[in-house]
Amino acid sequence: MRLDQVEVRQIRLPLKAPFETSFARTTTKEFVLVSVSADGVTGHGECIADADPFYLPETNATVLHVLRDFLVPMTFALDIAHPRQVRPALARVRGHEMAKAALEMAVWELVARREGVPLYRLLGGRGGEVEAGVSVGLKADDAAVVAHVAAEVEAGYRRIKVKIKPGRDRGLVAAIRQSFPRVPLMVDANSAYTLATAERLRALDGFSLTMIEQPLAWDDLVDHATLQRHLRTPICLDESIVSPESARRALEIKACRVVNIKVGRVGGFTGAIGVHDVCRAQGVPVWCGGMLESGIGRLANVHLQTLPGFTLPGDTSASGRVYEEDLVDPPVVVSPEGTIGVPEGPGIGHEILWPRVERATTYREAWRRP
Ligand code: OSB
Ligand code: MG
Repeated sequence: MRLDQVEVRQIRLPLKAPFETSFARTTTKEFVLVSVSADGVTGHGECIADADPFYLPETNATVLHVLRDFLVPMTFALDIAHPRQVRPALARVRGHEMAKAALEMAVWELVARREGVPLYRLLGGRGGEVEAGVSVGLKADDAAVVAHVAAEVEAGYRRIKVKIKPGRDRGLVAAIRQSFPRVPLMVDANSAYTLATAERLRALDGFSLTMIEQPLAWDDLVDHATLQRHLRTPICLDESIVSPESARRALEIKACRVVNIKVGRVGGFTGAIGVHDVCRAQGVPVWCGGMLESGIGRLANVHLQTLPGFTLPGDTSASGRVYEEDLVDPPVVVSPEGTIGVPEGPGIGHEILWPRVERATTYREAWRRP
């Protein structure tokens, strides 16, 4: 199979409410949607890059540049028998995992549609349902976070994650534990601490957290290994894991005991399966992260987390928590029991609402195979 056309769109979707982390406060989601076509069938991949480089170095602008000038021409040159061939074909480009992932995910989705099977089947997963967890952002004060946590527990989520930063950590967790002594709870620092300030995190050891996510620098493994030796709570890495190789290194030096997999952070589904396999072989649990995706990326995450190593609830929540109007029909919903049904239709399995995509598109560009 040769690709005939690749189209990119920049999409702008207002969030229902601002989402605040230790590194940014987001009010609008701006992302690149990649669509690839072959023989009249089209597949789609949602990019996780943001307008700014505050989570990881890529931005929507670098994604468009690297796709246009490198990744798309390299992919047009391929005769694709299976989507797993795309990752090695793009390996000459160093980094730019988010750009690679959006293109590679679109190829997987295209092939699933061509074969008339749900994405999970092609990925090696299973049908049924997945367990939903939720990520709660920083708010004006601890009481506001506790109120949000209460609403999410009430909605049935199987695990709650809250964002922390220095000064908004111990008191916040204590307040949540006072109301919810037993709810599966974890925290995410998004690299807001250093070894020097990590003493504050030892104060969290008494709260039975399931894990502390990415406390130290986005590109670090060694300091995380040092910190893990002094913490009882498992460390989970997010930003620092960008490939199966970095996962192997992290486990080798015991930098973490859990791994968050985001397809867009590890260069695509093949990279995600690789990280999953490295962790599974060592008995290290993984879960699927999120980047406030629209339904398109959200459903891709649902399919991925049907692989057997995803033994913990992830950050895939209902689209209606984040967006007034999703780009897919039906939207992603969470049952009162805290589960999401895995779609059985071809590809991501829900219909894309093109008039809505059209209205949210701020820029588009397309290339045809030369
Ligand atoms: O670190 O997991 C993160 C959102 C944006 C950037 C980074 C992260 C997040 C989330 C949100 O935690 C997860 C979601 O609801 O999609
Ligand atoms: Mg995170």
